[in-house]
Amino acid sequence: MFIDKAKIYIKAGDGGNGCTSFYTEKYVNNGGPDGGNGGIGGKIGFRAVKNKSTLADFKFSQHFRAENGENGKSRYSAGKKGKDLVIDVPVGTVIRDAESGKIIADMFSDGMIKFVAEGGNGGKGNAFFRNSRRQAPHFSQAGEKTREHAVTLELKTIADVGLVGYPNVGKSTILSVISAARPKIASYHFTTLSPNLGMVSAYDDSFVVADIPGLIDGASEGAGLGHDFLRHIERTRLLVHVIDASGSEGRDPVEDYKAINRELVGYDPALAEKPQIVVLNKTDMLTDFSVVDKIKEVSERDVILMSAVIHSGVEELIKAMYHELKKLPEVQPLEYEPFEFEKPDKTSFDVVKIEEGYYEVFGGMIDELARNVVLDNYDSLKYFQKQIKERGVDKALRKAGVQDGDTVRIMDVEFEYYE
Ligand SMILES: Nc1nc2c(ncn2[C@@H]2O[C@H](COP(=O)(O)OP(=O)(O)OP(=O)(O)O)[C@@H](O)[C@H]2O)c(=O)[nH]1
Ligand SMILES: [Mg+2]
Repeated sequence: MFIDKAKIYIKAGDGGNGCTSFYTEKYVNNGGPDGGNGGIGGKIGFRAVKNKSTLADFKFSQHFRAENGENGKSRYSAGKKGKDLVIDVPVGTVIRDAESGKIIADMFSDGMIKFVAEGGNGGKGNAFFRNSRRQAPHFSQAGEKTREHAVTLELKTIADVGLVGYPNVGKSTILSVISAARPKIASYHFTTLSPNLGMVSAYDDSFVVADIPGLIDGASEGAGLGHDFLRHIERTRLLVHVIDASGSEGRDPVEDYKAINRELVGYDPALAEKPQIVVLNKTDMLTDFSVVDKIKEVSERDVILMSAVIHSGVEELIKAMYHELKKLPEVQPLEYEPFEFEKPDKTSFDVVKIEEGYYEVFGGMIDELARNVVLDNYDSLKYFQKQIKERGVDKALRKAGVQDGDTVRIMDVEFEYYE
């Protein structure tokens, strides 16, 4: 199945929890704190691979999680780092943040790896919190939790040349005679249902040609089924516009030429601005050659006469593509402001007056503090109170109008406030 868009959910690994433990051994009493730190969570990222050509895999699996860091253990033993997770996507996949639509990465070249979310930090074990005044900390820090993010994947094929035209004009046949590609060819509309790529060799060089489904169903005059596939030629440097010169389906070749160009402008004016080589195919069935001049008149572009079935004009087309490409800049990755997921904000907090005499404090700093504190532990509580003072929560409460005896809620605990 050809699928070129997907939405998936990714989550880097949580950090492992720090460990609370005390050294014990036969005949040794009151050993010191020996709880180790938790391991850092695994990162999550993407790798561009050329042996994948669709996003079909993501229809069946949409949730990806890197491994969590291991919890710390006794005897100062640190938890293992969580394994990174690298998700393979076809070359040309554009990854966006689903919320903002901003581009996170353009997986432009084979083998490229881009990590997009960092794992959570491991929590410190109780051994870390030991100091001269606190010999036996009965607490450790929880690992940092990471958020899940939704991202969209969109495949924008990377090719040098794109073949465009009505269905059945011979685009796939042309690809089959200029390259080793063997696309399906048949005398009905929309034989090609997804892009085919072929490598063309010319002189000292080679380039990639993409064949996409026909753009407009002439039979039904319905909306272009192939319209959706134009994204696969957005990045090409050159278009080859294929026309059935013989008018074998009763259409006028000049009208065909104009209609396809209108379709290109409608999708993206930049696409219509790309250099074009016009190919008049099926000339083996041509009786009235006046069509050649008519096309030359309206297009003012290079026009090549061709018959893909009897292999005439093949060399000429390859040469024309080669020379045109020589003049054009290489395919470039998209330009974008790199988007990064927000790191958890660990310093800010807010004081909110809920009602008279009742205040609440919350924010990134409080969440971070919560990792450090077990509120029913005396040691831990003392640490918490000290932090609240040092980090200015006290001051902020005063400023917000808190009076002695008012209630302040921080996390799940309510305190009576006294200076
Ligand atoms: N007489 C003649 N027939 C041709 C020529 N090129 C292709 N055909 C025939 O035209 C029909 C359509 O060819 P395809 O290559 O499948 O056309 P397409 O443009 O890829 O069509 P879609 O994939 O449906 O958009 C087939 O029956 C081909 O054999 C040609 O130069 N002369
Ligand atoms: Mg085709």
